[in-house]
Amino acid sequence: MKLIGTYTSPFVRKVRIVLAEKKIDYEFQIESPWSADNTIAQSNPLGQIPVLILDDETPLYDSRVIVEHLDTGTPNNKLMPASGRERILVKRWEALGDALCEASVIAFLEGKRKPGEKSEGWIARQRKRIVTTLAAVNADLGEQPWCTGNAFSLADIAIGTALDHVTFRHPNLDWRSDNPNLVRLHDKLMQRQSFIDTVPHD
Ligand SMILES: N[C@@H](CCC(=O)N[C@@H](CS)C(=O)NCC(=O)O)C(=O)O
Repeated sequence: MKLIGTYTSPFVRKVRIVLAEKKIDYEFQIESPWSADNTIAQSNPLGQIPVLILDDETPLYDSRVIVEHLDTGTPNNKLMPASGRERILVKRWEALGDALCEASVIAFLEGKRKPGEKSEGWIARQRKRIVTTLAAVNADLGEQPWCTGNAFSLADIAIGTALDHVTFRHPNLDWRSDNPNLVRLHDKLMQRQSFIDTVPHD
């Protein structure tokens, strides 16, 4: 099994954490969608990462499809409930985490554009989405040990990945001061080897 991605993409990191939690071996092929000579479109027509190449050469994307495949295809360390409302609620947390990552990536990329080309309003819109969504997630989490209750799940991986991407790309966005429940969750996640080994870096 081969994963195509980078050390910076939060969507790739979510997949890497799932692979680590489930103790699945894989080859990590570093390829950036922003490098001129990348070959990602040969396996994903969208030209986006992550792409997981299965042993029979079938490419899987996007990250939600990949993690669902990994979790349903293996019996150990289940990260999603098997069915029903509980499964949907984990996927809803994942959708929030992914949307936070999208806003964080968009605001970062927009911020890199030349003065005069970048839209401060567009950046502010993404940052506002991050702040309001994190406040809602903090309230939903409450005193619970994990996002969906007592068990660690894909929901925690998705939210933890988003928190670290915001910290990595927007160090001046102080999400910690107003969100003590998220701080507690994040501190716990950062004790897991899967999170420690995948901290984003350029
Ligand atoms: N919904 C996709 C999002 C993937 C995504 O946006 N990946 C970014 C890297 S963080 C990318 O490949 N961007 C290149 C592009 O959009 O051209 C997923 O969950 O996998």
